[in-house]
Amino acid sequence: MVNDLTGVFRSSFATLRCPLRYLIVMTLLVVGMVPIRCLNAAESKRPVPLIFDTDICGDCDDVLALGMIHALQTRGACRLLAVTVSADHELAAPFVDAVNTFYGRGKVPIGVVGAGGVVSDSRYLALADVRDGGRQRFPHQLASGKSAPGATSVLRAALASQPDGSVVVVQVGFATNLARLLDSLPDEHSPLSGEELVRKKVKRLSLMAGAFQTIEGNAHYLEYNVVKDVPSCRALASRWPTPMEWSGFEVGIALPYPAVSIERDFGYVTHHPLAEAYVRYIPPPHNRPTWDLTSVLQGVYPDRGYFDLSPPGSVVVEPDGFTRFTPDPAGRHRYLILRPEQAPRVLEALVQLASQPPSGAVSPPARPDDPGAARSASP
Ligand SMILES: [Ca+2]
Repeated sequence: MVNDLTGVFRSSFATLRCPLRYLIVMTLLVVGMVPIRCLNAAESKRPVPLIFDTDICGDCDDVLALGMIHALQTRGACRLLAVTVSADHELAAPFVDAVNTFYGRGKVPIGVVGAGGVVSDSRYLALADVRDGGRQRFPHQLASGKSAPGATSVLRAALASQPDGSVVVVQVGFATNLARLLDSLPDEHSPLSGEELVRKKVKRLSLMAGAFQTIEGNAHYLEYNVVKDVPSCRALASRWPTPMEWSGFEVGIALPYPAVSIERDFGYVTHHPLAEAYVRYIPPPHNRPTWDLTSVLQGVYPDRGYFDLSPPGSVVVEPDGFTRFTPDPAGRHRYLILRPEQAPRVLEALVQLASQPPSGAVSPPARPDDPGAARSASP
């Protein structure tokens, strides 16, 4: 019977005049495509659930990168689930809390690496403790990293709370926290092991690590984020189960953040944690490379053509920390490629995002004749 009806339909359809047949075919195609297009549009509008793992402590690009994430969230492009810190410094978590609070998101969970993490000095984390007239210059609740939860627990809770295959992780420091996550055992957040949890929940890992071009004549360049914790980065490269997009040292150094932006674009408030951290790290005029910022941009906007991607392959972290890429059609790794004609557009995006004001009200700059200005000028 079915075959009979199909045959009738076929013969009737074949007798229709060509223009009408064309119209029917096109209508069926369009009707069939609409739901797919709607679905894609809905997916692209959904904010990307994002975890930011940072060694915020040494260089100031981590600070600008965190500011970018807040601007992207304000624009509806992402949602910051948690920040985990891979540098062991007591003021790192309070400083992150201060930046998050500045952007109106002081409730974002913050986890710390704790014992065994890379220890380094900081030129700007002390901003978390600065007081003007007895009040915190950058208000925040977390007084010390010692009272913050461990990164592994924060990462597991954040991942477990999200839909499968949805989370983008951006790692812009040492691999300590993510390697520990892979090794983690079932807990109150999830019955899955760390590796299973990552495989189930994470969509991509966008990371700033390694070097995939000759750097100033050195074809065996050892990049800082990798060499400070080689075992963790080796574990990450070999075991992380999702696609990984590596922004190598060469990308950020080709995109120097313009000092004029620090001098002029952050003056919408008397004290700005991003600008003050930048100035404390190295006073302008100084165009700092945008290493960590590139991984945020790629993490949230992978399909906007800001960067090209290498063919798929595998990054092997060698014992000295060198990142060796080998093409492999089945590989999970790609590295970012910046063509010269892409650079102006990428840099413009980084500057506009890093300097975008919070969505809520901020206190305006003090006038020169304002008595408060003298107080605020104190270090
Ligand atoms: Ca960093």
